[in-house]
Amino acid sequence: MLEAELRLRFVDAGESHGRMLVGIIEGIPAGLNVDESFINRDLMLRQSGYGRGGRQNIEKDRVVFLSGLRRGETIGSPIAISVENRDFENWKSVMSPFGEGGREVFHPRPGHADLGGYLKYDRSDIRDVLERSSARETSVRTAAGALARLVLREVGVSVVAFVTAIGKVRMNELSGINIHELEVKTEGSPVFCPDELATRLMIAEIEEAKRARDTLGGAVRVVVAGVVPGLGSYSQWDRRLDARLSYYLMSIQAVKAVEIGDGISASLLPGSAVHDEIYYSSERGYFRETNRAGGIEGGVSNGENIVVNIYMKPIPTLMKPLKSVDIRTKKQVDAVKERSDVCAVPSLSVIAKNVVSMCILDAYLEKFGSDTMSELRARITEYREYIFSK
Ligand code: EPS
Repeated sequence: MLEAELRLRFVDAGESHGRMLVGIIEGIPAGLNVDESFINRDLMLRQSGYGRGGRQNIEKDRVVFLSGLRRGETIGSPIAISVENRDFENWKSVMSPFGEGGREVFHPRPGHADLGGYLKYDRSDIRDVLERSSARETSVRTAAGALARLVLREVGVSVVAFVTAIGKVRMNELSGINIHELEVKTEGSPVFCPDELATRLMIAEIEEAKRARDTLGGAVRVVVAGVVPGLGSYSQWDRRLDARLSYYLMSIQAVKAVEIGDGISASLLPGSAVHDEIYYSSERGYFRETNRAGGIEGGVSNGENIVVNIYMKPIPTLMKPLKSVDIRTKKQVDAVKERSDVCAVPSLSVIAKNVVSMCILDAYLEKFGSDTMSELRARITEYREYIFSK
């Protein structure tokens, strides 16, 4: 947990082939009408990106609310949710808490938590590690984040995410497109990329990797529109909004880099070509013509769209395995081949959208309080009036 006081807390539990995943979300204001279909839609999208493996034919993820709601409304209590693992039926004796075990793994995969977890927790079977380090966990995190996104939607904040690269295929930047059009184009693409030509090339790239029994990484962009200026703070290192976003996003399995705005290309340019000049008009208040900063300056939101680029490494489970060592004999072997996905970058876009929503909602609750939706709405309206009059 960060040192800064967080207003939204989330923890989860569950193994990939265990009975279910469960999550507890604390800090969602009372008085939110919860639309289950909004959450289930994200769960369906997370499962459906092109490049996923056989497991997704078994699962049909749906959120179940266990506590914290009455009459479909939040009541200020912690919210407990679950997502069932249908595959548990096939793994009962292996994965039940008091089952027999079996289906052991002894050949750790390079790039996975396998070896580190085996050493750290003094296990004799790597299955004890991979079941929890699996990205299956992102299912319940996506559900929790959808709840955060529902609160944000109520206060006029939209969050969208799309795939910008898979392997070596990168999309062309789209200009003059609003956030709604972006969402429609993204969801119309099997790889969740709003660029049609890039979509075709990305699918071909995934097919080629599959033929080569290899895997692919890529990149995703998350855009948050409608945020107030003044979220986060420069006053202490762990209160900076960009630092907090990075923390949330780097916690997603296989994410290896986070870039705010044009962070990488900005490092190559002089300051005069990077910083967003400041303008003022009586209709718009303070505004910028460019947004290279990605909506955050000095660790504080500046009211422009928050833009974050996230980079994912290729999945470590390869059908053409890399070299490894048998943990019993210490002999050179091939790493374990488990059923897996070829590319999970489209899924990452759905997960990242909701993980960013949790972080942004936390910053809203920190600034405006978290007891009730009506207080939250009223305080944001009052703050917007203040900002405009400043
Ligand atoms: C994963 C391996 C695959 C993925 C899984 C993550 O599952 P399995 O081991 O059952 O073949 O499909 O992702 C999910 C199940 C999911 O819902 O995201 C891994 O090793 O991390």
